[in-house]
Amino acid sequence: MKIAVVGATGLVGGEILKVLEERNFPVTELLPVASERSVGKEITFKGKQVKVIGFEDAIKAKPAIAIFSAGGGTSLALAPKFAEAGITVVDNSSAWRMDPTKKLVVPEINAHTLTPEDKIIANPNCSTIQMVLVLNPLHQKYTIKRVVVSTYQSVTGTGKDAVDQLFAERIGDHSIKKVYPHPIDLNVLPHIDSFLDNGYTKEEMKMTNETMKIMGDNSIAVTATTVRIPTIGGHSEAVNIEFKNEFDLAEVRAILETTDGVVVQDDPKNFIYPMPLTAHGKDDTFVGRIRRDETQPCTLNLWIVADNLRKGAATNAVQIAEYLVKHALVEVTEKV
Ligand code: 2RA
Repeated sequence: MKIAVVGATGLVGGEILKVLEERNFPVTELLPVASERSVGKEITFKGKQVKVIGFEDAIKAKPAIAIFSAGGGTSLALAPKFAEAGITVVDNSSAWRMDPTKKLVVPEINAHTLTPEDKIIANPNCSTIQMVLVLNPLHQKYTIKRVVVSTYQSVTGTGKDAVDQLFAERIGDHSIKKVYPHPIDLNVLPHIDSFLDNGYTKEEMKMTNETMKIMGDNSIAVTATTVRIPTIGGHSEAVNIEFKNEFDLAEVRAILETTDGVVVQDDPKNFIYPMPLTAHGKDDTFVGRIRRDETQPCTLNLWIVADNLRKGAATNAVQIAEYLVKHALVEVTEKV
């Protein structure tokens, strides 16, 4: 099947190409799409060089699915044009996530709500995806009242320029373009995305609002502090969860051990717990430090880590595309 990757030359775009290849997605023709200045450049897919094309040519070629990772502005302007042409868009930006007419999908949780009429499907924010994957099975069993989360997020979430800033600072090169208002190497910034009037950042409010939408329950209260740290392997989260009902710690472990996409790494005596260094390049979400909050009843502490470019972005988007194909929810113009 013809697949377009819009924003193919970016950090997430490159990861989408890798994930499509690794998961053996049934691609008959890959259309790497980017803005004018990248048109004509070549990317490598399945060992072959493929030329980057522009948006108009991509729409004319009518792929069944276009996975977008080109920023909110591009997505707002172009996703509807792709959709009007009958192309299903899986969009990685924040543009459509809270639009009540669009689904916000983590396949393990709510892909079953998708229909052929869903022509623009939103991929959630990276820090939200890894958290809800762990919260959802626990909510079903014990009912979550409130979540307090602090994140430790990789610079890869900002993009290639941020990775360059980190490594340039590490070797003392201060000539490079700065994407953060402060140094990031040897530092920690309690600031991800822009600040809002309520004192929170957009990233923090994404965690609050997207969690309720994905899990389909507006009673789940999430308060977040999102923080950028000088790492590249993935996002980490310290999560405190208060349930309505009492839980059994062994049962919590058993539930998480049998949750699709979740891997329990919890053997502190042997120094086994999730870390960005070990989550890097993996599709799973890792959970450890599973313990009772001893200061109040029905409350659990967890540590969650995932590669934000994989499950937090590319892998989740490709899994949505896989679901669409498996359930024949897209328009295919050629034989697969
Ligand atoms: C970040 N959540 O890490 C963003 C990327 N989508 O900055």
